[in-house]
Amino acid sequence: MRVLVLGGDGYLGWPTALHLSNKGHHVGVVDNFIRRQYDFELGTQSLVPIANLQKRVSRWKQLSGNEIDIFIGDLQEAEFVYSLLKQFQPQAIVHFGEQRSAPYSMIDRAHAVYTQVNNVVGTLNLLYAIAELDPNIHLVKLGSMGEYGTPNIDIEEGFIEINHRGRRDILPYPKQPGSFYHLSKVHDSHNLHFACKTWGLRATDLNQGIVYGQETNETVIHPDLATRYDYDAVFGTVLNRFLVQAVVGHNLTVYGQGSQTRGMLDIRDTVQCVEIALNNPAKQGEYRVFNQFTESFTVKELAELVASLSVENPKIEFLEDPRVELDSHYYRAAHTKLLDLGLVPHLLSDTLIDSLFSLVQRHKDRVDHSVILPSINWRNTSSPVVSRQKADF
Ligand code: NAD
Ligand code: USQ
Repeated sequence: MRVLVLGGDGYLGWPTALHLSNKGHHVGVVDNFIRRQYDFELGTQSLVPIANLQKRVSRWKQLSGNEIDIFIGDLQEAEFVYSLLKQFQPQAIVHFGEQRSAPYSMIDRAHAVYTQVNNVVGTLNLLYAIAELDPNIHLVKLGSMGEYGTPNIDIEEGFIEINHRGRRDILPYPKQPGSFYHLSKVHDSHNLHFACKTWGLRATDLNQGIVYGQETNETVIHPDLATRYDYDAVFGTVLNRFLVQAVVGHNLTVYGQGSQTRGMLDIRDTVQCVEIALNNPAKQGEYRVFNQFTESFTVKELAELVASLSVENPKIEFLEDPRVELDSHYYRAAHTKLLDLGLVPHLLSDTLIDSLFSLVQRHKDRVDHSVILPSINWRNTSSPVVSRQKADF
């Protein structure tokens, strides 16, 4: 298959591009390198050193014999998106190319506006380009479990059957996201659904949970193939952060009482799920949603697990929650569709947590303690991080 991976220089896009290339697909990677720019803005960097995209691709060609095409450009530019599709003529597009940090979107007005414009406009440009140039293209779009929020009922996969005053319908599941970033994913979902209905496009919305880990079968082949690993308070995700905190002897930063429950998955399952979605495409005109996570944990459970397995014996510190989110809540979310299509999960209980610790150990000299504590508060409309280096959007 000819597959474009948008956001293919990022944490998940790069390993996915490698995985699909390894499976014999002709892959094109698209990115505008804005993720590397956020590092400069925030004064942080990936725990694991990462090669530039050109070096990654040439190393992959040298080791595998497979070519990956590079397209550098911004999805917000419609002309770029149209010429990309005309030139590469993809049969499928995997769309990772968005601003993906909830705290980043909550820094201030400029960052919220940037996040929503970048994500919604990029996806809208893509939908128009697909509709006009080749409606057969299967779009696999990364959404988020956080689109649903934490309702007091079971979460379904995208749609819920409702009986109301004697009538029945199957409707999009209600969304109660918890940040302007998560809201951008909700807006995308609505746009995708509408485009499939209106123009007969076909799309799979992967409502992914929180990813942990950094190594896949392909990224471990050579250091130049490594993907990024974020541990800072803005882009680092919870388990990856706790692992780093434990290794450097920092207290584990649980927000609130840590009873927030979230769906999680191993990075090796991200690449597997995308492959499964591509191999089993949505039908023409179909908009479908898969909940892409394998297990759920409370934040406190994750901290206790890391603390219990760490030789450094870190303390768990309960910080005042910088976010506005329910701490204690019901959480049960369906996630059977990918399993039905053959997903074989890597469960955290079966993972050699040692391998995650040893990964962090190897790079612990690169840890900057000053970026660990949260600096962005949902209640403030202008968080202090911007005074460090004001972004010019
Ligand atoms: P990332 O920031 O590491 O990668 C995103 C990539 O997209 C970056 O390389 C960035 O430069 C690129 N990009 C952003 N805007 C672009 C634009 N306008 N034009 C071209 N390129 C652009 O993020 P990630 O962790 O790899 O996440 C990828 C996707 O998966 C995101 O859509 C995110 O919302 C979703 N997701 C991530 C997680 C997670 O835990 N990391 C969980 C659920 C969903
Ligand atoms: N948390 C802590 N301590 C920390 C960091 C986080 O207690 O040091 C808590 C947060 O308050 C939150 C939970 O852990 O309740 C998850 O936070 P996170 O930063 O790991 O994840 P989140 O902000 O939800 O975002 C991440 C990705 C995003 C993706 C989302 C999937 O950055 O791209 O969409 O996970 S989901 O959570 O299912 O929406």
